[in-house]
Amino acid sequence: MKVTTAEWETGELTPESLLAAQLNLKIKGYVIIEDVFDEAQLTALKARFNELLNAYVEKTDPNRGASRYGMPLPFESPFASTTLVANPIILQVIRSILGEDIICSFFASDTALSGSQYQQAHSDVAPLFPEDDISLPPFCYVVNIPLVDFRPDNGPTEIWPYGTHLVGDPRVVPIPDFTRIQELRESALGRFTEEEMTPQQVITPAGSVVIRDIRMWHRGTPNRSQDPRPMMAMVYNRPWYNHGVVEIAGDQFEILPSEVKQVFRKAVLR
Ligand SMILES: O=C(O)CCC(=O)C(=O)O
Repeated sequence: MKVTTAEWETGELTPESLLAAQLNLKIKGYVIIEDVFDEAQLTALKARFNELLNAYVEKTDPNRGASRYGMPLPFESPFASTTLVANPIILQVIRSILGEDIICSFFASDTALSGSQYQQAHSDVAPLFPEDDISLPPFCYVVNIPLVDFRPDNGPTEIWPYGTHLVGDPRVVPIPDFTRIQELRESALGRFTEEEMTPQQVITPAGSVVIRDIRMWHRGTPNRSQDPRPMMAMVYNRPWYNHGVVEIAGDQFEILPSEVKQVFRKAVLR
């Protein structure tokens, strides 16, 4: 969806746009907001990201499948800008569903390097109440920020929208295990997701933001280009749920604007 200049200026979607975002999230499981970051901000993000990625790849084995890295990001410039971590429009959308009090509990990235292969379809979390086959209201959203254009050839994320986020039966929710990708792709559930359901590629330009229900099934796809396909990943949730821990330097936390402090108040200060 596109945000109007007036909405960016006021930092608030109109009731009609907000409803459109909510319908996308609740029914499809995701929404894409276009043109959130401009070229100058993207250039700064990409430059620092590439430095960190090169150093990380040098000393770390792929951890999300072959040629694929989940890399934590430091909570510092240029990543920790207010427009990025507490963007008024993104938070308005998320808060309108999860409630005013939300926490960011994950600050990291996913990169498919040249030569990466398919992951298995997976939800990022197991059902909250595995004793029951119960479909719960949303409690947690992932915010993905593509740092390059996502194209069919460079390993765009693939998603299974329209309902996989609402499946509560733990026997049929695929949980990731990136050490057994092929085995899980060949399991009954793996074959079902790939042969009987149609995934959708997330084709979207750098500078857009993908908000997705953390439960929606998705996977990384092969990067057949020569260049890395990096994406930032943040998680916002209701305050009683924690997806992880964000670490922030104590002196850095002190100078954050109050609206950022509020969302990161459960961060571990070091
Ligand atoms: O990088 C992607 O497109 C998706 C990666 C992913 O889902 C994961 O590693 O859990």
